[in-house]
Amino acid sequence: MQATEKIWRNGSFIPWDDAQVHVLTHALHYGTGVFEGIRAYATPKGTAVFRLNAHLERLRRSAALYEMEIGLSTPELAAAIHETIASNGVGSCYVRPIVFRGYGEMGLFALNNPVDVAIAVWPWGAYLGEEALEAGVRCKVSSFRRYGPNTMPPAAKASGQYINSVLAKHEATRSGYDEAILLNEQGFVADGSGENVFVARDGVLYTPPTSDSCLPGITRESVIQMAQSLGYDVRVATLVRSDLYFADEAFLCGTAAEVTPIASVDGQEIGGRGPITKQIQEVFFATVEGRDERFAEFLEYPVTATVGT
Ligand code: PPE
Repeated sequence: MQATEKIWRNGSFIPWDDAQVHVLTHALHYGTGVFEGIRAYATPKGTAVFRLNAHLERLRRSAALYEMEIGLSTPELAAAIHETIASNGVGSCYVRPIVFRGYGEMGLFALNNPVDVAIAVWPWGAYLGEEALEAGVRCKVSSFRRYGPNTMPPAAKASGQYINSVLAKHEATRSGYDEAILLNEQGFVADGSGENVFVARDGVLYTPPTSDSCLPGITRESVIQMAQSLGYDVRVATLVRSDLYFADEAFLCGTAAEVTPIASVDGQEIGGRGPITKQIQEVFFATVEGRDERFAEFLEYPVTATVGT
């Protein structure tokens, strides 16, 4: 990864290299952290953060589930994020806020451990490679299942749950694929290792419901709105693996992955970026780069203090 200068930690900026934790940090042993993945984009009006408030709301929900007090209001967190971006002099970047149980006690009862809050930003290019944005990625349906809502609620974005994605991602890459798609415990499509899934069939777009164990992705929700504005019928519906194989087009979407076409699933060719995916990509990138006003409210700029009225 590309280091930047400063990391915001518990209210102040510290040098990147000093942002360390004790090896007995609770979150390191038990996964008791919650985090967000957010992107900021350089636009003609300055750096904007894509759907910052939606991400912070999800962070707040995730933290509440694991009973972690963030100690900052959402506007304060938003200001800290804008400040971290500005003070590192990065334009387009990835933003990673993390709230985690720190060093103090061992054992599963975490409530006496301190809660650490940190925000890091760094440049992160196309998650699945620049060429994948056109050629698409080769996906494998993982032999590992996505945990169900009564195992670890997929609606929260907790650090510990990502070991499930790591297993799936390693299996997929070891087998010669680019990305894993996980089925839930019932065998229905959930999501990618770090992305939501969409398929297009006969001009209609489908994406699994959150009750099928996908993360309620903010990109997913944005893409639904974008596709609808393009006139597409978008249905949130349970999908089985053959819906992936028989898709006219399919794509992955997420903060890191943005909108990445799927070229094949389990070696069954879908065919890379199709016309619908291309149209959605165009609206998505035009929006985040500030070239399309239709979804201007998705771009959140720092609140500048105004003096007087
Ligand atoms: N599903 C999973 C499992 C997931 O991790 C992500 C985000 C999504 C769907 C899409 O959600 P959203 O970003 O709100 O549209 N994955 C984050 C972490 C990736 C990583 O490698 O770290 C991300 O994209 O930032």
